[in-house]
Amino acid sequence: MTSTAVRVSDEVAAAVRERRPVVALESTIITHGLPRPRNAEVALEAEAALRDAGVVPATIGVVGGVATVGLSSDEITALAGDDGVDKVSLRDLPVVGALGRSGGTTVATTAFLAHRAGITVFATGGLGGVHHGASTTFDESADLTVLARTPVLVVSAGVKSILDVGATLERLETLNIPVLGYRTTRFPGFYVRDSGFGLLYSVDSPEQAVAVVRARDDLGLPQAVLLANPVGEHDQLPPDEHDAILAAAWAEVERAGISGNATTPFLLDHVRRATGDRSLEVNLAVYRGNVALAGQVAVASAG
Ligand code: PSU
Ligand code: MN
Repeated sequence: MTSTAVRVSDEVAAAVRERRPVVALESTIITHGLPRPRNAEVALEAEAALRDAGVVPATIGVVGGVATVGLSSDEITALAGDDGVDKVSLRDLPVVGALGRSGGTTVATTAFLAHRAGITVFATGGLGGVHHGASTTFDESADLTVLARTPVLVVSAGVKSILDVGATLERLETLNIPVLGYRTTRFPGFYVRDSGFGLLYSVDSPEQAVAVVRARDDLGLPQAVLLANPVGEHDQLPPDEHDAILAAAWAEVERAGISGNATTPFLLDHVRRATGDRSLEVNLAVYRGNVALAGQVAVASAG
């Protein structure tokens, strides 16, 4: 399926057609979430890990105005090394397309494009959500409203803990997005295993997650299913340190007057500096775990 607006690589198109396992991967984590040169390494490593598991990776991004499902390694490397690329949420997509620009796609845009290409499973680090102070700033990620009408399964370590996690869970409820803990009834806090909030449901296997997806599809419901996968016990940031760093990070956003789509990259970078790069290692462990689980879900749902 190729139009002038969206290009699906031959490999991904064939895998979708033949109902082989495919996992979509976002690219804002590459362009705006991780520092160079780790960003390119992480992106290529995620693809390699999926291939080793018998899954076709579909990294999604925008190259010269063309929304691309299944970027080549060269395209991934080029996006990762380019300072001038945009962060492309869904409202940006038609503009970036028309102006011939390039960019990393957020969870919102990646989910939209994955679904359009027939891909049902998607891995990210942490979703966007409701920011602290949103009751006055209205800063809530478009990830939430797009997932409310995009029937994919997203594997994520909860939402980034830089967010107002409680408010984000409330919004997920309002938007009818089911949240399944993977082998836990605690909502993960991205850098830590437990955000402090509980979950109603957990699943114990990729097959159980797929059963929920099938039930959703049988009902004709349009929402994504969120599979919340906590980082490994030994990989998390020490929870006390985590809480102190977050409080400082929010104060810094206010002091520096950061707003809009710059907020998430600013907060992630603040946490990275405050932890002497350890948060980066946690971020990578989170991402690796989510990619691996998404691969298992894709395998369980294929055929
Ligand atoms: N998780 C990460 N790093 C990131 C993001 C998530 O570990 O860079 C990105 C995702 O692409 C997500 C976006 O969709 O941040 C949310 O940005 P905003 O809050 O502006 O919607
Ligand atoms: Mn925002």
